[in-house]
Amino acid sequence: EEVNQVKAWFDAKHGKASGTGALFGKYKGSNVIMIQTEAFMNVVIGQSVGGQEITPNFNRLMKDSMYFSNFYHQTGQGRTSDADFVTHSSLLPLPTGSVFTRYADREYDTLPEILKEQGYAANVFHAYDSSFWNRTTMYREMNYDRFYSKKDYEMNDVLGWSLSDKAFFAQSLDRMKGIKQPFYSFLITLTSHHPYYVPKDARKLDTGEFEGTMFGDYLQSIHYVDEAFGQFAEQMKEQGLWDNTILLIYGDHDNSIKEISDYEKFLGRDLNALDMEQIMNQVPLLIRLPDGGNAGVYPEAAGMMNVTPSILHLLGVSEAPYYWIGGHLFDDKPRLIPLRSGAFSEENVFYLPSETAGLEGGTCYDLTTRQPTDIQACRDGYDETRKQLQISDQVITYDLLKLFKAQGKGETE
Ligand code: GP9
Repeated sequence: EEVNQVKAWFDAKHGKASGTGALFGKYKGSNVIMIQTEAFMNVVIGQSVGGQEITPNFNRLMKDSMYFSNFYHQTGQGRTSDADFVTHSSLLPLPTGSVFTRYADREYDTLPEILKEQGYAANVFHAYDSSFWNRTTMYREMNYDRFYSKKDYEMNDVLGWSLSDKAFFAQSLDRMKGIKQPFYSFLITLTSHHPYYVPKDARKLDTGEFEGTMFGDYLQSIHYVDEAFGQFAEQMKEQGLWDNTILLIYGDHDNSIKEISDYEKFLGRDLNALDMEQIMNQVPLLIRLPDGGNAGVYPEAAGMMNVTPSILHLLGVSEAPYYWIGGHLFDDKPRLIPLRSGAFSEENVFYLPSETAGLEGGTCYDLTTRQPTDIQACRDGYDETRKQLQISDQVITYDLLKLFKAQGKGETE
């Protein structure tokens, strides 16, 4: 009975899937490069410290890109690995642990697998130990051609945990010269990992009152990564990739710095619980189309579960056959974005759960007044969020996609 309910939810979604719209298939055959950036939070975008922009290169890129200003990372305990999982499978993370380490052997409809079927090369780049987060196994299951890990890089500029992002980007782009186009390349950065160490000679920001604090080091480290983005864009141009590649940049999760006072000082205003929840759960998402088209700020709620459907939409691959929780980002339909905690964002409201179970235990915020509102305004979103989290958990735990696909084959035979 439960399995039938899960199947019915997907069938209803498939029935509504649209393979149309101005952007559907508009960039068919383009390369795709996607950069998952360590601890890159939305709160720093467009901000300055001591009159100096923190992310000048990202801000410049935004001018000919689509920037999703209310994009949620949707991760759970699996942190970076959950970000990778949700982004590539359009499912949600588990209540405990990481899908990468616990359920790598399950069937999922992932971006690299689907692109491979479309004739793409698919490669993943991360200059760290290949076994971390069980990546070797998971990436094999996701059907990547190759995982370029620490052993494939020359450690000519070490910063923080491993190779610096600048060297990582340069060496990764160099590897891409030998890969047949069209390709999908997924790059995972590392320099801006906690504890945000940047040596004296690479510190280019005057962080003023944040000097010598973890928050100040975080800003410094993001400024470094931003410089690396600028360099990456230039190298893409030199390599002839700028006009035939969809470039995506997003942050993987928060920075684990949870003191409200840091953010109040940084933004220069008092913050409430809703502000803090959004700060800790929002990361930037930038999509640069090959011709710089559709540039602008897109404020509708969006999440990692929308990324794979969006990329495939641009490439002309319909959502219909796939078992995804999310849909593409190129329509005006209001979206529900569930977070693993049970919080969610919808068109007009944001729900913040509490330790006390049930809808009434939490707080429903009106996104216009940014103050608590009638809890009933969150009822439908609350029920749907629970449903989507449960469906995703069941798909992962009981390997339901394998079953649905076997049933599908049986029906067509
Ligand atoms: C290491 C990196 C770190 O390979 O991805 O992951 P995190 O600690 O941020 O989850």
